Amino acid sequence: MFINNVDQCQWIRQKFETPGIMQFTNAEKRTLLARLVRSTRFEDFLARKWSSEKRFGLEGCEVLIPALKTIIDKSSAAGIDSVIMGMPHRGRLNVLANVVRKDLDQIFCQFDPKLEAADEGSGDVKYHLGMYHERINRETDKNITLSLMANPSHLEAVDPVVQGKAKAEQFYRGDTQGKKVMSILMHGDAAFAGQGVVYETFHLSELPSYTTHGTVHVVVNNQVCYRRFGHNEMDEPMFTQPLMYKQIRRQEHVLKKYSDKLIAEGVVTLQEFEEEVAKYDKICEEAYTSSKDEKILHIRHWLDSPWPDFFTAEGEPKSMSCPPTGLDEEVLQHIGQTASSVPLEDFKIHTGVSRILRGRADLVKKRQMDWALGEYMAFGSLLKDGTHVRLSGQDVERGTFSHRHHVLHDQEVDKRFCVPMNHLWSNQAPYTVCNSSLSEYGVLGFELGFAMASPNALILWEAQFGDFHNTAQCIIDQFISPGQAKWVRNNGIVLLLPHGMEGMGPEHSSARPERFLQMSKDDPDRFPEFSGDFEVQQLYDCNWIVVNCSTPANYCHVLRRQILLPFRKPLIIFTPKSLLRHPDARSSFDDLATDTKFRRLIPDEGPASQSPGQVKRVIFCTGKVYYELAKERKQQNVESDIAIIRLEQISPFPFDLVRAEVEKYSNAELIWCQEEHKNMGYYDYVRPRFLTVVANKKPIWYVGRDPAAAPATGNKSTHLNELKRFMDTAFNLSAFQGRNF
Ligand SMILES: Cc1ncc(C[n+]2csc(CCOP(=O)(O)OP(=O)(O)O)c2C)c(N)n1
Repeated sequence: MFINNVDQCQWIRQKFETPGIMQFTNAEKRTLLARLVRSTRFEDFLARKWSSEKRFGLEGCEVLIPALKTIIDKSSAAGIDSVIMGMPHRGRLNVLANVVRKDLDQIFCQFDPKLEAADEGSGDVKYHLGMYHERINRETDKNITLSLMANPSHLEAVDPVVQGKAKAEQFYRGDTQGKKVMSILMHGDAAFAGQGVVYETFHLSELPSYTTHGTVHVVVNNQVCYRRFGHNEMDEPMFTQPLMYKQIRRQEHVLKKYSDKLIAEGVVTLQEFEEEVAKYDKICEEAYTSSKDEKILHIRHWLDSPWPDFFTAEGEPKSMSCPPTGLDEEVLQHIGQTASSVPLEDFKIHTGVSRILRGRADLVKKRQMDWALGEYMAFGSLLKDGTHVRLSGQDVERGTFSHRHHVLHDQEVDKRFCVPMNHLWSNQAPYTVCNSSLSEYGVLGFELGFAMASPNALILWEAQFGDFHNTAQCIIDQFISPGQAKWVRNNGIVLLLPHGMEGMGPEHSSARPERFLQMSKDDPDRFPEFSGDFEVQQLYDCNWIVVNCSTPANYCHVLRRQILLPFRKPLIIFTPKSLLRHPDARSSFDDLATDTKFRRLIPDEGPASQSPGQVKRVIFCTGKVYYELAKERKQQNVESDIAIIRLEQISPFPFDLVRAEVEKYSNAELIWCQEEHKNMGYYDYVRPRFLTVVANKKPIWYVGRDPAAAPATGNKSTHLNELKRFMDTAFNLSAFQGRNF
């Protein structure tokens, strides 16, 4: 590695090249030996008790444990009191046992195939679970909190997550220099060299809103050390590396070598060494015996990020209801005015921005809001109530579509900025809006980690265009969708994914709703029955919430609901592009009045709803296509014949509200209309659910683009033709006559 910073080079010289720097005192040698005993005998114990179980042991790299413990001792002495760690499979159980100090019986009972799981969800294999533990550091006598983050098999994916959580802890504690909270990342040598997310994580290190002020990286390098067994204990390395493994088998264990050396030096006696070994073996045996008393497995005991004040002592939500998400007129006015002004004096903004702010002021005067103002209302009101809001992603400060402008730039003074959102109230929570590096995998992982630190924060990641989320697919598939099922951990991260077919070509059009919906776990074939609040209970049951809001007010409501809910679920929002400026896509302040709330479904409120028995067709849709449908219906003058209903929350599916609508328009045929291609979008998700609502008695016809391989055409005229064709079908009342379903 090339370092061009002289101070850093000097530091390395002093720490590593000073004569005698590698010499230990006798006390240090004894501590090192004792830690090596634990590290080695732990693996030996597991191998003896469960000889045919995978455990990804540390044999050959046992020094990892004393090395980590030394890093933690030194850090504790330097003032660190919280260490957040991420690591792969190799030696993980050993780290849990001997560094984090997870109770051994809790680890051992994980090997018992007969124990049933106490928690809902899938759970995870023992060498992926996380852990959180507050303890006294023996060397410094100071309190220290150690947490090892749960992670999937996907090597290095946890790196940015750890960094995000470390950054969040630093942020909430006001640890601006990283003197109290630090992270340690462990890597295998092959994964470290090969996985791009390592680079993406490093790349965040110097960005102000992402830096953790330094991270200790430990590479468990079995090219330098070695791996006594194969990849896992069931593998036979001689199949492929016979000569190397012959050599390895001849290697004496490091514990034997080091104990012989210390005995020869007179630092310890043979008897002392044997007593140390016997002492630890006894601890293991006793834990093994008590592990037999465990009747049930609690993943809850393996939480890496507990939120004790948010949940009850049993880890349950404190209620199963959500208050209205509306706001006082005064609050709306105040936020609206701040959003349309420059709070600093002598601050010259760009004329284009000035025009945008004037436009906002005009809207506020009319008690109206566009998308940017709706977002302002959500963020501003949460900040008022003490909730930190953090919006991260590429170009989010300005907004990819230049609609947001949360950071104003003085046109005459270099690097003079102003964030009006931080000038709302004197005692408000801080607002963080930060342009990320050009990364999705790393940055989404980081924000997910950030959202783990506290439930009282709205953490949002915005993709530049929604389809770019697929380069962060591992974070979505491995952490966001199944995180709670695997690790009983709530997370309220919000993904803002710009989506919509605007004739912009195959890229930049689709945020791939079908992928998120396919991973939603609500049952398509069963109408859920709840005794309490349907909306909240359904949200509690789901793995994530997928919405496509058609109005700024509903967007504001859903963001506020995210924080007012008594639990946390990831929220995926398909956000608009052309609707940001569409004159019809506006809301009145009345839509955010105090007693209002998020509308999971927006019924038809026009002539069709006045005489529902006369309505011949009900078109269900979601998102931007609503405006195209409404315009066409008006032009064709069929507003009494055709009802248009917007599904704003797609998943979990609002079965109760859809049923009410279907019953209301009992003589009408049902259509699902989407602008996406048939094998994409929402159709495959909504179809079986509609059929459940109508007990399979009626079809739900499809209107939209034909199936395709690419999400959109690159040709503008094809785009418009497709639109015209499906609009014609949507309003042709005989289109489905005589068809079987
Ligand atoms: C992203 C990803 N790709 C592939 C794998 C499959 N895999 C598991 S361990 C391993 C080898 C890792 O080698 P190294 O990083 O040197 O660690 P070691 O197991 O040798 O300690 C591979 C390829 C994985 N877990 N994650």
